[in-house]
Amino acid sequence: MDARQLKIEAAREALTHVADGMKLGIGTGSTAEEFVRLLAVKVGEGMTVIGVPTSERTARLCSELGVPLSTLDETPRLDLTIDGADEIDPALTLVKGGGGALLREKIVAAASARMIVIADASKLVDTLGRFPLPIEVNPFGLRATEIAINEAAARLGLDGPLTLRMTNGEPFVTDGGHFIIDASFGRIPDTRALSDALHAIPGVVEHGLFLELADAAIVADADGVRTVR
Ligand code: ABF
Repeated sequence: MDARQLKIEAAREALTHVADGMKLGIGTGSTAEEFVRLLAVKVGEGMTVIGVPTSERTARLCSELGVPLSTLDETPRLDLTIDGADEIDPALTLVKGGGGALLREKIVAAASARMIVIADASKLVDTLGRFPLPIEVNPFGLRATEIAINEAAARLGLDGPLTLRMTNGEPFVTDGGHFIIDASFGRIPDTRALSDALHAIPGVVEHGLFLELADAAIVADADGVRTVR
């Protein structure tokens, strides 16, 4: 099975957790996109769900495919969020944000009774950090924030380059109007300590460590689809 088929298989299994009348948080990324495509078929067959998208990109896709949308203001409590991830550790702590949508993804996940992650099994890791950690920062005082991040990481024994995410030669700007710094720490043994340290930095808006948000991960590989809890 190619990579896309694995994503489709994971998304298809996630769909079995969706029931009529559910209020859904809908993630961003290529795996979440496969979920939206499958969900749209069910909606076309009469399934009544309402979706809250985690990015403008996801909102456009849902609209194109006919998935009814709401906002978190109109629907502040959701039944289930389905979203992708960049890394998943054995405790179901995640690294997310490769798609630049981590802030809204985390807000939506936190407003949901349950969160199920969908991914190809290559996202499963023993220790997070091989994937550079996305950190959403306010553009004001960027250099000072970078220095503060490096100092906080050093206090935790972490080291590695910080890279301002760029697109078309300009800093990437998130839906929320912020920049993203990708921090290549290599390994993050204590995710809670790093999360707390980053949240203490005023210029840091949010980061891509999702702690205690995912209830399960549905992962697919050549041997099939399995659920990790
Ligand atoms: C989004 O999906 C991001 O947070 C995460 O980086 C990305 C994973 O993308 P893909 O499913 O394309 O691997 O939730």
